[in-house]
Amino acid sequence: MINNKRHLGKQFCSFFFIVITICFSGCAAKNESTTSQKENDSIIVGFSQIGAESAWRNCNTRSVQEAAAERGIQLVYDNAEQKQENQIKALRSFIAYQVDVIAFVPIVTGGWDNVLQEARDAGIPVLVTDRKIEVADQSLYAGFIGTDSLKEGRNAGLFLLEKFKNKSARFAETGEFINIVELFGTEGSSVAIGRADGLREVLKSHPEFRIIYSKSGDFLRSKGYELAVEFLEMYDDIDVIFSHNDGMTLGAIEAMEEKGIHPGKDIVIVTIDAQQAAIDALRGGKVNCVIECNPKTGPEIMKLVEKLAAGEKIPRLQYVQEEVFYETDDLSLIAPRGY
Ligand code: GYE
Repeated sequence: MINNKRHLGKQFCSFFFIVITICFSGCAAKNESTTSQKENDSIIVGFSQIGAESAWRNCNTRSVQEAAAERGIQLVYDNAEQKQENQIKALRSFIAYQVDVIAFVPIVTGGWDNVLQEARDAGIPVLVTDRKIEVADQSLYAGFIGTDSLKEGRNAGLFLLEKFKNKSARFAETGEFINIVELFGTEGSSVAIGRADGLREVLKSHPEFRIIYSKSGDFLRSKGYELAVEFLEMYDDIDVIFSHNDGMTLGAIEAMEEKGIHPGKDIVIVTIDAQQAAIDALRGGKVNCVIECNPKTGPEIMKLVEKLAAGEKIPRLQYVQEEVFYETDDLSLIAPRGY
């Protein structure tokens, strides 16, 4: 049942869209009334995206926009430009706008309790996508759909155990460590925390592996390059780069090649996302393992939005299907990635 306040809000919203239709389309009155009637009945979802920091993110945005259009869902979209305060403002504007559902990618895990309480007071269900949040009251959001970052980190650790099994076996006699450099994602984001924890969980019983450097490149290619310049100056005995996303990896590869270091050979590289450029690097022997993180969640998100708009329950936790690509695979079988 839509309460009067939200009904008025939706009338405002329809008026807003009618105004836009009249201003920009100039189409015949009949079409406008049909359009406005259709818009009156369609679901309105407010979507707060964190920014455009990587190829993965841009693909995720396209997936959401295309899925909303295909299902006739009105998408009120906001790009927070990597600032949590912009996301909170956007969520508040969605509440004022009386959208039917709010969906958002929380740039970091904390700081959402108050604005989600405001959404609940307004009777607007919230879907968390891609990254997770930490709130005192779990009922402040309906559910999560996104990547299992802990599993991604574990897969990275399992690959390294296999890749270095011979050196590991000799550790007791040689005392030779396997030195890991970590390019950390955005500080405080659930995906960076999960990827880091997953790797450490798998390697914690293998003292021959040690992380000698870990800094945040904020999922940015430019910062991946800057950090690589720094750690290549600091260390000459790096065995592995574990990078939380392909963007930072590509920056690090650029820095390595400038110094005459052969990525994938002199230093083993494990990277996460599986954007096309990373798969190309895997095929070129510059990367040794690519862990997929699926950005094409738009269709699943919109299915959940429709359920929430209809007052239905949704799963609390829904992980997307993802796989791992190894240097030993038949890489000709990998389909074009689309991002
Ligand atoms: O790995 C990275 C993007 O939240 C899973 O954010 C996403 C991460 C992804 O910038 O490329």
